[in-house]
Amino acid sequence: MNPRSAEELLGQLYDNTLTGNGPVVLDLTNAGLAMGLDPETLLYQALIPALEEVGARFERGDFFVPEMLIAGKAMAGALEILRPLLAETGATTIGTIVMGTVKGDVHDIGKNLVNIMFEGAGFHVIDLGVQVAPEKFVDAVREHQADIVGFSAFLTTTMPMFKANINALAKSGLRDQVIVMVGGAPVTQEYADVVGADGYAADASAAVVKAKELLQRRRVGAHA
Ligand code: B1M
Repeated sequence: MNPRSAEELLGQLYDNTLTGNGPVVLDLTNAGLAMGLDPETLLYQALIPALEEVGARFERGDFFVPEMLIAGKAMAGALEILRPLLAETGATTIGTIVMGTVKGDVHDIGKNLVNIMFEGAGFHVIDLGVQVAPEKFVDAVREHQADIVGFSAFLTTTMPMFKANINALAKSGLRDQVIVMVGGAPVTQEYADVVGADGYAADASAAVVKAKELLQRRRVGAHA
């Protein structure tokens, strides 16, 4: 601890996230902000790379689920500190988004980060959490008259739920009324096209740009 420079702090934040040392990650996140580092720097230069390395070690068999879990928890704690700073926004709402991680999938750090960025951009976000069944998405889209519904999937085995969700929307007559966005670590533009999603984004910042673009296109189309 007691980093003397921003570089040293980012290195320590990376190391302690990697090893899942939650309390130290919280201290370093606060110390980084006090040092004048912006939240994006802490996220993209320490926290996210650390979780990428956790995934790589898991793949190599050097880390197991418990290590992945404590690293994820450490990252989630830091995200709670960064949330209000990333989501600083004006009062106006530009659209309503229903978001959730698909059925069978418990990963939520990436989804939560996307939600924070959506809120920061002025969207009203209804977060359905993880393991969300198709009918729950349908009910929420109907109840909140959502402009966009976002599905996150982080496992190749849960990505097919995108199609199941889209089918459920079609069956309930809502598919044409709502923009469908998909994302998550293994998802690609090609896969999004195959399942018939309207939009895909690789990360939280790109998700905001894409959501605004799709909404704008739909609103212009509706008035043409
Ligand atoms: Co798991 N896990 N995990 N895991 N886990 C991955 C995803 C994995 C890639 C690790 C690896 O092998 N390299 C791998 C999936 C492999 C695959 O399917 N191709 C994997 C596995 C295999 C598993 C289990 C099956 C392990 C097991 O039990 N044997 C199991 C599955 C449980 C289940 O869901 N049923 C499992 C469990 C877990 C934990 C619970 C221990 C924990 C999750 C904690 C939590 O989320 N609360 C965990 C973790 C932490 C990971 C890694 C290490 C980190 C994920 C993360 O938070 N990344 C992950 C490795 C990796 O991703 N490299 C891994 C940081 C986050 C900011 O990035 O999630 O990509 P990301 O989110 C991005 C984008 O995807 C995008 O924006 C986000 C922010 O920039 N995005 C969207 C996300 N949603 C979007 C929606 C959009 C648009 C963009 O529009 C709607």
